[in-house]
Amino acid sequence: MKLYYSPAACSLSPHIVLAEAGLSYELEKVNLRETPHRTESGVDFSAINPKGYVPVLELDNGELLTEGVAIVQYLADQVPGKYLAPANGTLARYRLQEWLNFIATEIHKGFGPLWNPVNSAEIKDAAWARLASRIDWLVAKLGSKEYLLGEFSVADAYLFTCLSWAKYLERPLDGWPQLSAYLARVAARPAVQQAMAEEGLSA
Ligand SMILES: N[C@@H](CCC(=O)N[C@@H](CS)C(=O)NCC(=O)O)C(=O)O
Repeated sequence: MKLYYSPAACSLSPHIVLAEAGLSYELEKVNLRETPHRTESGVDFSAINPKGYVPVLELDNGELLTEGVAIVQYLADQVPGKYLAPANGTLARYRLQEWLNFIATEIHKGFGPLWNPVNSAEIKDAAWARLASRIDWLVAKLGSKEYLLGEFSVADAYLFTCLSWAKYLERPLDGWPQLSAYLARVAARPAVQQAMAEEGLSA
């Protein structure tokens, strides 16, 4: 399998899951700063994903799978013995999907206005206030658990990836000590270290 990724982007989530799953994979970097986006081998990325964004997973049969929440569940289902996602059809699986959708729509996309250079400080502060209210909720829900579902799952790979962006945006998370401890716990996992190193990132 091949993952099209951009360093520290949301594609870090399936990258972590590939490493956690112990699957063999190749990586191809996409330059999102260049328009049109190109891959490191010089291919116009819109030919691979006309939606123009990472992540894209190329399967061994050549099929392309997009959308992070679909990719991480596909990967988890390749290695059921690793318990990266609860079994399909169980309520626990819907709980995972409840988390994945929350992370995608409330956290991942909640960061959008903070990245946009045309937005004023007021717009960015308002976006951060909204995100902070979502973070308050998730921290309460995490409670004293080590991971969102109790045991590590693909939802932790995704949440870790998105919340890592706070440091690049100089929005400290230290007002939520429980969250900082959770992020440190995820960061310490060998597969997370591996994926970050492969993207040239430091913790
Ligand atoms: N709906 C997509 C969104 C993916 C997405 O937002 N990717 C960003 C990086 S985190 C991207 O590649 N942006 C580049 C662009 O839109 O041109 C998913 O959840 O996989």
